[in-house]
Amino acid sequence: SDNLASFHAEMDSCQSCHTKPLKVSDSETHENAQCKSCHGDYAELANDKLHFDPHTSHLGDINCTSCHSGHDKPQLTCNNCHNFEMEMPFAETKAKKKWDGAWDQDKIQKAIDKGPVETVDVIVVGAGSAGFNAAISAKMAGAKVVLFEKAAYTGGNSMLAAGGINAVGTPQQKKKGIEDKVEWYFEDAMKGGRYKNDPKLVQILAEESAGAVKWLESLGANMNDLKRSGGARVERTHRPSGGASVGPHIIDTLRKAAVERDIDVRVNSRIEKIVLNDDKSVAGVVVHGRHSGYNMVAADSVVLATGGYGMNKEMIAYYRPTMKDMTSSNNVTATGDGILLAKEIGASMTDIDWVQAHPTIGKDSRILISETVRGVGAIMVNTDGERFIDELTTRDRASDAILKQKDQYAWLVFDEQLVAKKKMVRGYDHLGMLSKGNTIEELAKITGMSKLPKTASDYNKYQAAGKDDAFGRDDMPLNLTKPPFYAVKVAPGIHHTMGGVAVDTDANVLNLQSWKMSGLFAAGEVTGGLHGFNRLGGNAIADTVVFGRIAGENAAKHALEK
Ligand code: FAD
Ligand code: MEZ
Repeated sequence: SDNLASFHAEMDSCQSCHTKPLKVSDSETHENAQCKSCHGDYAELANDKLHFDPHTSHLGDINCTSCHSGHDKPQLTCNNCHNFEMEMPFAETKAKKKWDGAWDQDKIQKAIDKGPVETVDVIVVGAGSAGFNAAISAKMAGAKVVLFEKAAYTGGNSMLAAGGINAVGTPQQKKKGIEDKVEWYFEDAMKGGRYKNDPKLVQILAEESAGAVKWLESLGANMNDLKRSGGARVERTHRPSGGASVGPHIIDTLRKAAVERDIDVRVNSRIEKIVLNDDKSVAGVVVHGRHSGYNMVAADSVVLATGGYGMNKEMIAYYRPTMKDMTSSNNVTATGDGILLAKEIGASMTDIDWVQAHPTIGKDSRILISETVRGVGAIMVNTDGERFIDELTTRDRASDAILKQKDQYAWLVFDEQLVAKKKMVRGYDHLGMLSKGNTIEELAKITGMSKLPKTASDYNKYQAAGKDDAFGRDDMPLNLTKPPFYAVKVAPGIHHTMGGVAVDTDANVLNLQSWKMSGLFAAGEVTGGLHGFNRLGGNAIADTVVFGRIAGENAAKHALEK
């Protein structure tokens, strides 16, 4: 036997993995249940001999077949971003032709000609935070919903979110005595976006943000930790207690909420066409299933929640040529499909060429070093060890400043106090990204930053006095006094695509005349307009929850009233 499937078939039969008659469901639900029934669940499979347990990661409870593909060469999904060396059974198996290659227009047309094989009220495209929030809201409004996800696992970029979700007027802020106002949230987002944002969308985001956190909590999330993000005047970025990353936690919460509400989530199912009726209202979609081929599914409402295009090299090269060679913090799923699908049927685009560089992606990697690290207290220095900007400025300014330094990279420097506060930093250590010294002088020697000791000593004085004489940083929660001391190399990389499908405040997609496209809704990073020229940290997850819910509710209403 030369692959996992034939090995199992030899032991038993094809039916040991597949249902009888042989019919592979798109989500491989049956097949994965079969894996676990023989091998045990992920916790049981954890192997202490391994450097890390691949079964407990921020990917959550993904399908076994995401890595151990039966008929195909096995591959670690994690290695889309990391470089783990791990032996996989049947590593010598040949890779088959990728199922998710170019969209086949003939097959799409045949599926449309054949007519729908299934009818629902609302189709949601993309199972990140916006998609899950839309699907759950539509289902709660009484609609029959199906949520299609092209990847073998749900979560998209949302699953990678690190820092948190912004909200104003929450009990968490009140408990900490933080004064905040909807007007301040609005003004910070507009200022951060260089006043290019659509103010109507920003107003809704600000007004509904506390409701978004409350809604996530009602679904089981913990949002009890608070910190400040760049460009925000107060602490309004909410995250799980203990400083764990926000994305995996939210996505896990939403996955469970979808299961509890019996929502039909299908992975390995890529939408390749939005089909319109003669009157241009939505008729449904064509889905390309990994195993079931091309089929049309009918619905009166479609919600696009396909995320951004931060991993689509061609689109970056076309819309933002100056960033084409940059690394990206994004999941491989961020390929801009929704923009192509919507454009093809006449949707209008807003700010489509505005792409955000995040200043602190681990140098020569795709791993984001969260803004939280600066928010909680780290300083940022150049290769000589000198500070060069207020660490809490907006991302566009911080990225530009780094690119003006020698060698176009910087270091974040912090001490044990920060590590004790932020669980995620242990993850960077685990990935071998941190340099460590028992004294600041030792760290300076290891990293070659000769001026670091003086910089640290000056910063400690500013911190004690509560006034940053060098760069006017107005929030300095920690000094640099508790060994060991740490440094991580960072450089700017593609992080967020601000532009996308044009929408109104009800999440209706707009056409080139700015009219609503009947039955077509969109939410999350696939849309444009909300963040203007530069998104503030914590506002994207807020966007996905606030506008995901609006899109889901309005999609259900549209379909049920038709
Ligand atoms: P996604 O979460 O990307 O989901 C889109 C889904 O659609 C994907 O699963 C994709 O596979 C699927 N899809 C795409 N095309 C198709 C198709 N044709 N058919 C079917 N499915 C399709 N923002 C914050 O506010 N706070 C943070 O702390 C934060 N940290 C971040 C950290 C990282 C490393 C990254 C990359 C981003 C971070 N962001 C953060 C930004 C934020 O995570 C994203 O903007 C947001 O999660 C996008 O959510 P979404 O639901 O719109 O898209
Ligand atoms: O909003 C974001 O993208 C964010 C907070 C990222 C991060 O650095 O953690």
